[in-house]
Amino acid sequence: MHPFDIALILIIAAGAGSGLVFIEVLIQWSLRKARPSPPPRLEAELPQAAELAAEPTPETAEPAAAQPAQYVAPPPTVREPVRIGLGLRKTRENFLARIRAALTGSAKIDDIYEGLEEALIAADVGVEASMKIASAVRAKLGNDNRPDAIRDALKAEIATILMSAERRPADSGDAPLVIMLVGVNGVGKTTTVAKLAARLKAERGSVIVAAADTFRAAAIEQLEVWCDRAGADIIKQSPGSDPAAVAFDAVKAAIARKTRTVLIDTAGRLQTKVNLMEELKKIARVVARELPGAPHETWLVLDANTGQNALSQAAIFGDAVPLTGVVLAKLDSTAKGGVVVAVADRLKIPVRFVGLGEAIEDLREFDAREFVDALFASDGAVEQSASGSYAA
Ligand SMILES: Nc1nc2c(ncn2[C@@H]2O[C@H](COP(=O)(O)OP(=O)(O)O)[C@@H](O)[C@H]2O)c(=O)[nH]1
Ligand SMILES: [Mg+2]
Repeated sequence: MHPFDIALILIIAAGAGSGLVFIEVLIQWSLRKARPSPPPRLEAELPQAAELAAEPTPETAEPAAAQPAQYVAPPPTVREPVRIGLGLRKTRENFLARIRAALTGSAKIDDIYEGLEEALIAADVGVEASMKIASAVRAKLGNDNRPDAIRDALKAEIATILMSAERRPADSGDAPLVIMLVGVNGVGKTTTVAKLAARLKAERGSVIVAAADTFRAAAIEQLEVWCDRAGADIIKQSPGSDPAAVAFDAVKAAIARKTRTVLIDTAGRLQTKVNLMEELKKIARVVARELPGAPHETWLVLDANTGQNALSQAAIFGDAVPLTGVVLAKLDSTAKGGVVVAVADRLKIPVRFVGLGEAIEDLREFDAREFVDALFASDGAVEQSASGSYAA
């Protein structure tokens, strides 16, 4: 046979071979799409995971819902983060209008303070904290009814309450800093995890995100898209797998890779409250077993629109896991931003960050003074300032 013919036959054979391989891959792929692969067998990979399996798994791992349409995150933005003053616009407009009415409407000191209390309550500062603030201002000023003096004293009193809850962030030394986010469904946990991942990546270096809301496939997908954008690694398992095992894997990986920060995203279905709390306790317990002291921070994510209900959520979650901070999401979409004050006053835990929009940049570190300045800033000052400062 001519060498040319042999070469031709070889080429045809190779082509047919790779065609078959391609078809095989296609079949495998479509099979996998139709039937998600079972969760990886943790016992084989992780010695301690056998202990995990021995623990009663909360009944929260209901069968994952049918695969919903793929999650599409909002397009990446290049703009500056929203300034807190703009985020606080709704709260401020409502609050300042009432304060103004209280201060100018009546010369009678009793009426002024009643009006102030009402303004605070309407901004969701809470009845208890509002009365406390109003009487502190009154004790300070006596019968002095000058609007400016009252306004300044009010500002100072609110700042004092906010600052009294401040505490230093946890220090994990050379070990990864493990932060767990908890909260009711839909408050903004996953979005906050993504925002924090981007921010902490820039500030502290490498980040691993644990997709420990294993309840819905869409939740894991959503987090993957965000992590991709934030440049963070993600540790995940199949929907329905044990959230504590995911968190455990993430911390283990972080120790091995010398990752600086681990963020644990969790589920928040309140209809299974008891189970949810058991699940969170288990995550914390299992993580501590791998890295003593972890989770170093457990932040409750609250939807700022929730108002006073935030306090009962804090009580429920605080019973299960010691809360070390609050992230107040959706401050941009509420007139109830005063709940920040109620949280600090009643819970004595610091507000760490506030969410001011849906994009990855829309997270600000909370600063009591800047918050109060922004709350009391005149609308003109807010709209005109282009300095990017907190107060504008
Ligand atoms: N306006 C606004 N929307 C937010 C903010 N944080 C989260 N969201 C939206 O709230 C919804 C629920 O967020 P998600 O992170 O999935 O909540 P989770 O169930 O607690 O994980 C999504 O539509 C988010 O885009 C925020 O700071 N501002
Ligand atoms: Mg979520």
